Amino acid sequence: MGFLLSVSFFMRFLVSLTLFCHISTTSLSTVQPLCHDDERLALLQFKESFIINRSASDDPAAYPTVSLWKPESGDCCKWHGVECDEGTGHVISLNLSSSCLYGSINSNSSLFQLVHLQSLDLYDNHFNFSRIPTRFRQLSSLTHLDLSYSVFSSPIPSEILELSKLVSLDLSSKNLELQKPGLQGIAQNLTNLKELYLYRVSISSSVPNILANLSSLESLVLANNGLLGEFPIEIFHLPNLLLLNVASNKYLTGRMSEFNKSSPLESLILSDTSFSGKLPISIGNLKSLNSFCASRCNFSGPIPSSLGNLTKLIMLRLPKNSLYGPIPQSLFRLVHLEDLNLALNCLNGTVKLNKFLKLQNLSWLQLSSNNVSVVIEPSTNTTFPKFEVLGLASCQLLEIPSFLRIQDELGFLSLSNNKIDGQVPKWMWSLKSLWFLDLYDNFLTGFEQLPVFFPWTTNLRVLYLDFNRLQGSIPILPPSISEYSVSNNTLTGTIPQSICNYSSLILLDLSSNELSGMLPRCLGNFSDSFSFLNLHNNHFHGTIPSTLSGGNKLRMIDFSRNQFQGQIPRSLAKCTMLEVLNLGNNQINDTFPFWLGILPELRVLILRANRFYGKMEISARDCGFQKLHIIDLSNNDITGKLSSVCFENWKAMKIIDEKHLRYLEVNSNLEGKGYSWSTNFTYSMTLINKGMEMTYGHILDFFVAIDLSSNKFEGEIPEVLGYLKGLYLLNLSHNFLTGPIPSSLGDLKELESLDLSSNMLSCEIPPQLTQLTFLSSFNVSHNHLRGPIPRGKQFDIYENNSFIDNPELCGGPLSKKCSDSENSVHPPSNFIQNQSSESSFEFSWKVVVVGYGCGFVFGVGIGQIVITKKYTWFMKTFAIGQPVRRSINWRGRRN
Ligand SMILES: *[C@@H]1O[C@H](CO)[C@@H](O)[C@H](O)[C@H]1NC(C)=O
Ligand SMILES: *[C@@H]1O[C@H](CO)[C@@H](O)[C@H](O)[C@H]1NC(C)=O
Ligand SMILES: *[C@@H]1O[C@H](CO)[C@@H](O)[C@H](O)[C@H]1NC(C)=O
Ligand SMILES: *[C@@H]1O[C@H](CO)[C@@H](O)[C@H](O)[C@H]1NC(C)=O
Ligand SMILES: *[C@@H]1O[C@H](CO)[C@@H](O)[C@H](O)[C@H]1NC(C)=O
Ligand SMILES: *[C@@H]1O[C@H](CO)[C@@H](O)[C@H](O)[C@H]1NC(C)=O
Ligand SMILES: *[C@@H]1O[C@H](CO)[C@@H](O)[C@H](O)[C@H]1NC(C)=O
Ligand SMILES: *[C@@H]1O[C@H](CO)[C@@H](O)[C@H](O)[C@H]1NC(C)=O
Ligand SMILES: CC(=O)N[C@H]1CO[C@H](CO)[C@@H](O)[C@@H]1O
Repeated sequence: MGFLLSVSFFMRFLVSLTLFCHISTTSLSTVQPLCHDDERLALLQFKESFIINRSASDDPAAYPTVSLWKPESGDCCKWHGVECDEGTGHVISLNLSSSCLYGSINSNSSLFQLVHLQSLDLYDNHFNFSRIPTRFRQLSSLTHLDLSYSVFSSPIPSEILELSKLVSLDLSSKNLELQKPGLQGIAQNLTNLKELYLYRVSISSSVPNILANLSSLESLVLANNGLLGEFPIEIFHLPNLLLLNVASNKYLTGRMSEFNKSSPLESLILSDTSFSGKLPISIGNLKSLNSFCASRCNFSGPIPSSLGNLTKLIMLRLPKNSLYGPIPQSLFRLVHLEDLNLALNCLNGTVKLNKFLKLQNLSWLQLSSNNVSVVIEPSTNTTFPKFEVLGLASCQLLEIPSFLRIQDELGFLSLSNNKIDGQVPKWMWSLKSLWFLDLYDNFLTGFEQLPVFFPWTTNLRVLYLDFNRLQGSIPILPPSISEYSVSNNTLTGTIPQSICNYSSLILLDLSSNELSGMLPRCLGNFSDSFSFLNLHNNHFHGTIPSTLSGGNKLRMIDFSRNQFQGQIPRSLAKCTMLEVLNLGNNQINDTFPFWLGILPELRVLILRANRFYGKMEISARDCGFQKLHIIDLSNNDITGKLSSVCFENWKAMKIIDEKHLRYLEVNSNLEGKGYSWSTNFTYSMTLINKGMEMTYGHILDFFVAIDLSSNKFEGEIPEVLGYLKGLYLLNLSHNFLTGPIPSSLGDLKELESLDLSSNMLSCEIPPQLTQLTFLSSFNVSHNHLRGPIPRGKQFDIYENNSFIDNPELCGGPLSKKCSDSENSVHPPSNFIQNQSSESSFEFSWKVVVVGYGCGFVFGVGIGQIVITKKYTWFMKTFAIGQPVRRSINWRGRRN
């Protein structure tokens, strides 16, 4: 970010420098009148109304220009940032951009005495949420007005529309809202506009057709405004338009127009909108186009080969659309291309990597996740472009391209989901710029040489090796590693002590390997930001180390399917950010850990298939577990009554909130030299649902489940369970429960699976249960229930097996007929009225797989990189004054 901003500042500086030279030479040759006293006074007063505050400007090269203004130096026309008219001596231009001004501007400001101002630039200061004063109307000579990124607050006064001479207007800011008459007003009154920048200004309306009347318009930035409706196609045809950026308006629909040869368009940015339809062949007429970005839109159809005629093209980014067909050969004519991203489409055919290697300026290339086969041919050419980012996931690659060994600027490399076999070559570990390496899902068997890291190769931050066939011991990585994932391989041996040096670790996933031994005592204390630890499905044994210190950031711990013994270490109570604890399928011998109830974020607690014993009884007052929404204690030896379990206190289970779809996930943010990277790791787990073990790849925040099956609970099922309205899954089977099934369970409207089988329940099945319209799995077999089975709705789909071995139960689907007196039992009338004709029973929250178009991708991770160098010309094009965010798609973790 620093570099980008400073380069832009340097460019601004160059401009002002030439301006400055111009003034000083003219002042030598002609006698320039001293500036007017009243204006000098006004400027000094304006200066005095602020304090200089370095953090008021984001630009690292910001400079407090006004500090050089001195009352004693009389000619204010020579002050920095001030320009006067040569004839009249009036101040006509004030440029205080990035000047570290902090303070408010109101209507009394002396600024409004400078009524001859033609140009005012206050970009990148901090005006402390002042409203933009309506007195701006008095500066009626203004042709240039830039108030962007200066912390003004809403609303934008409509008086701005009286500045009818404006040629350039920049109000970009996240704090501002454009109210009526909105864009319409701008189009009607500011008819001389050449530049209109409203990046991040909240507009939340459609784009009026009349905007296409602004025939002088050269730059139009309406990005991130909450625009809706159909984008007027006429705007594409504005005769002078060079830059059109309407990105990040998710609800803005539109189609690409046809273009003719006279269009001077240089930059066309449509990313993150709902533009759809085909890319027109006539896009090949835009001879001046240097950047075309339409990432994450709804475009379909083939990539027009006419794009190959756009010889000025530097950037072509079309990821995550539904483009199909081959990659046109004509693209290989684009010798200036620096950035080509076609990832996540449905492109197919075969393409030779060597063709891309001839594009000498290409530094970002992403073809991941299409149906394209990339073939590598031996190359005789020894000069290759210098790649910084290369994404070739899901490209049918059979080998790691060997030209990569000389790519010393390569930072991001994704080769996941290919068919690469053999060993990871030795040279891989000496790519000195590499910070992201993804080899997920290949056929790799090991390492040509176990990684050896030299001091100059310590940049690796992210390494994904999951779903390969790696054997041998865990590779030792440099201490710079932050995300390390090698799940689903056949690694053996113990976790080496050297892992304790990973002081930047955020995520460690060693699950589904053949690892064994005891855990090193440092585990969990690697770093301040360590959040995700997964050792699931290995052969670890011994007790879980009790060395976790307070203040750690652990959010997910999965030790399930190992052979851990002993007690749960009490130090876990110090993991105050813990959301998921999975210790299932071990040999832990302990009482129920009520002391975990104090963990304020704990949402998932899985202790299945261990040796937990004793009673699970506690008073509601001491209970805790307020955010818990999944608990699995099945297959233990827990005794006592359910009625004394503090169900009432499990608040999160009482809420049905499907509006806020949030996955249980851990966010990882990395900052490095020249990049920043952020991604989310979702947590996955298995639960027994409907008698089958199901893997939940993504867990939605609102999924609520209780599994207490196969223990020794006794007594009655408490009525209070009916309060836990969020329940999807309730399993109390294989216990010693007695008494009736509470009719309150009929209130669990979300319930999808209810298993009460193999207990000693008696009485009739409450007819209220027929109200559970989502209940697709119901099991009360092997009990002492009696009387008729209720009829209607869901109950018509349950089969024999749901009811067997209840000798006194009668009616369909059982073959035992009810006697007449038994038949007379009818459901209570209050819910008969509620019966809807349709019953929708498979609710689709289940295993949510993120899939894109072609069905080729299992789950796609989207991470974001913030570019911090190059492309200075992007500043005004994309996100004025903001670092340029470009997201990277790679074939993510399957979970
Ligand atoms: C103000 O000065 C900066 C450089 O310091 C320059 O980039 C910018 O274009 C100037 N603003 C105007 C409106 O001329
Ligand atoms: C400096 O500006 C920042 C906002 O950028 C503000 O939070 C801080 O209070 C200011 N400091 C002073 C001394 O006014
Ligand atoms: C448009 O400009 C005219 C003339 O300058 C002015 O009278 C009118 O108030 C402006 N419209 C709005 C909505 O401000
Ligand atoms: C590219 O331009 C040439 C000459 O201007 C033209 O003949 C050709 O049809 C164009 N190609 C495409 C694919 O539009
Ligand atoms: C590529 O996809 C198109 C349709 O999407 C299909 O008609 C064509 O046969 C495919 N070509 C290859 C080589 O698979
Ligand atoms: C390699 O390719 C580039 C670009 O096509 C070309 O300029 C250069 O001459 C080639 N070098 C060799 C040794 O073939
Ligand atoms: C569990 O631990 C208790 C006390 O530490 C011991 O008495 C008991 O035998 C253990 N049970 C099992 C199954 O290991
Ligand atoms: C990660 O999740 C957070 C909140 O759930 C979201 O705001 C953010 O955009 C996600 N990041 C990425 C890279 O998907
Ligand atoms: C141990 C384990 O989970 N192995 C799995 C690794 O991935 C392959 C392919 O997806 C599965 O078949 C294995 O069962």
